[in-house]
Amino acid sequence: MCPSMICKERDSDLDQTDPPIKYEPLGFHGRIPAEPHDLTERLTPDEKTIVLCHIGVPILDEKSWRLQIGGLVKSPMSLTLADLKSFPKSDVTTVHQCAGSPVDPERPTQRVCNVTWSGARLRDVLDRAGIAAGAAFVWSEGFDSGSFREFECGAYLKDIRLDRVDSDVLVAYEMNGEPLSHEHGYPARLFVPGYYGTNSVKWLRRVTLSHTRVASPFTTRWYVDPDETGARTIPVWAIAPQSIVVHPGPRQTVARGTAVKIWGWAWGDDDLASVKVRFEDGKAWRICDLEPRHGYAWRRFELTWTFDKPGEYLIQSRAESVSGAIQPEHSGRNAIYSVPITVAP
Ligand SMILES: Nc1nc2c(c(=O)[nH]1)N[C@H]1C(S)=C(S)[C@@H](COP(=O)(O)O)O[C@H]1N2
Ligand SMILES: [Mo]
Repeated sequence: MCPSMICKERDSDLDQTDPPIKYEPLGFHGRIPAEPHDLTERLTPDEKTIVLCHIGVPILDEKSWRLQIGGLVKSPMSLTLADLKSFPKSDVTTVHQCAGSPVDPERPTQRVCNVTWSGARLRDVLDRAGIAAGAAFVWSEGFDSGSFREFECGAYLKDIRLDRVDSDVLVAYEMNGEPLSHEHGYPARLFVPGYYGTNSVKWLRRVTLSHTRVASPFTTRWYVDPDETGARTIPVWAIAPQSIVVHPGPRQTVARGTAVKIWGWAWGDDDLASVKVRFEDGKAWRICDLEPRHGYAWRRFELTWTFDKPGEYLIQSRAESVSGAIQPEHSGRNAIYSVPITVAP
């Protein structure tokens, strides 16, 4: 049975006399180094990527690092980094977006980048262990454990549905062709394309298959949204449709009567039906050219426009998914982003 197996693994873990984990820094650590107008590259260079660590940045040693695979599997495994690297290596270029502050989930943020992750497919790893009957959820636990906002939360622990584990879900050990930095989850992390960053557990310690969801502060207290009725909650998994205008940038001046190429990035878990832009409150949305979809990488949209009248304008973009989900005007983590510009007389 799964609960006893999980306990057994935890007991055997406790038997090991692991040295205490060193954190640098200890405590919440984040970086949002880029504003939308800085995100000019298709592939975001490391110094412009987002970083978010609730508990701290554990400094792990690859020699002693092990990834435990357990729960509803036929043969539990303990993998070294070399074991992980012996699986076929897969590269996945995808948008990587933070859902925003867990304590202020309605506030829209543009904490986003687009990077290439490389590693083993989680599917291959699970197949090697053998998925046992009844497995429906994948729990993933980080090596980081402690407190967040003065709340003792134990290990960073998340879950996704097992049926989301397609060939693009990775246990990644590289970002943009380089070994992961400590901040990004060295030596290995989960990456779930199309899902908000919170689900992609860094400093991966254990993957457990279970027939149920996991109860952890990061799955019950934070990173849950009210459903339509408000009576229940739904996990913050799939990325809602979103778009950002990259050019022109905020407070730029453009010349009247001259064609301006307005462009930006759009993405979401669900495929996008369209991206539109508008320039003044209450005026029509205009459809943009949108690149074809490539997995979960962000897609460039653009529209060339000539402003005839001088004045102050607000450029806004709005993505809509094929299922009809649309970016909200105001509250919501994917609310429309606005760029104020001036058209010179
Ligand atoms: N173990 C662990 N994994 C984690 C986190 C964390 O605090 N601990 N933060 C999550 C959140 S909220 C985000 S947005 C992403 C950020 O990944 P990055 O720092 O590599 O950009 O990691 C996720 N995985
Ligand atoms: Mo996040």
